[in-house]
Amino acid sequence: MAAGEALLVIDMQVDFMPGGSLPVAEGDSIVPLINQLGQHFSEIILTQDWHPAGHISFGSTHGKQPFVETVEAAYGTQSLWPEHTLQQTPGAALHPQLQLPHAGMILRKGHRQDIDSYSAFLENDHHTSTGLAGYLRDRGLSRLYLCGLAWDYCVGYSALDGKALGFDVSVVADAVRGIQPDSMRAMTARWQDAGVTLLQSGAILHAP
Ligand code: VGL
Ligand code: ZN
Repeated sequence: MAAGEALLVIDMQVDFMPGGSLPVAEGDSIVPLINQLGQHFSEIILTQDWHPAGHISFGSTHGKQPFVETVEAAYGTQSLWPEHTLQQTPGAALHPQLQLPHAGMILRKGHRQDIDSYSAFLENDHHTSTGLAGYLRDRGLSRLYLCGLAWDYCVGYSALDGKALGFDVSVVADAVRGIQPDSMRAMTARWQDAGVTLLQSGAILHAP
């Protein structure tokens, strides 16, 4: 791809794959396509959801039911999930078939006890920076292509925040899978309102 362009590969981790603790349907099916996309980029950033035991986003931390109940955090309402992507566990590892050896950065997020981070740019208070925007600006990367998991959460908020922070953001739709159809539709509408572009991988793989 052209100078200034980067591929962001969001949360392609074992716990988000079928059989994992917070599985995304067909999450593993996009691995070969993401590997192919990677061949077209010299700048690649991977993210890893990376939670400590007792993280605020786990239902078990509050004795509450994941997917159903929520908690009020200092920064607003936090959805609750099964325990997932625990730091330094096999479930937090990147999918073993992911082949992106030239990726220059792996960004970990959600690594602090009392705050979650769906977005690769801002933690869930929508204020605390992960540092990714600064990294991209320092490297002159302004046009971002997003793929990975999950459409309605970590890809979703990363796209919105990236756009709000001034990056040109496209989501490679066929290289993304989501958790829940309703929240996927809602996120797609927010992308459209925000000016996030949706495209298919063919536009990159078969570019002239
Ligand atoms: C994610 C829910 C909780 C994601 C991470 O990667 O989309 N979703 N933690
Ligand atoms: Zn998480």
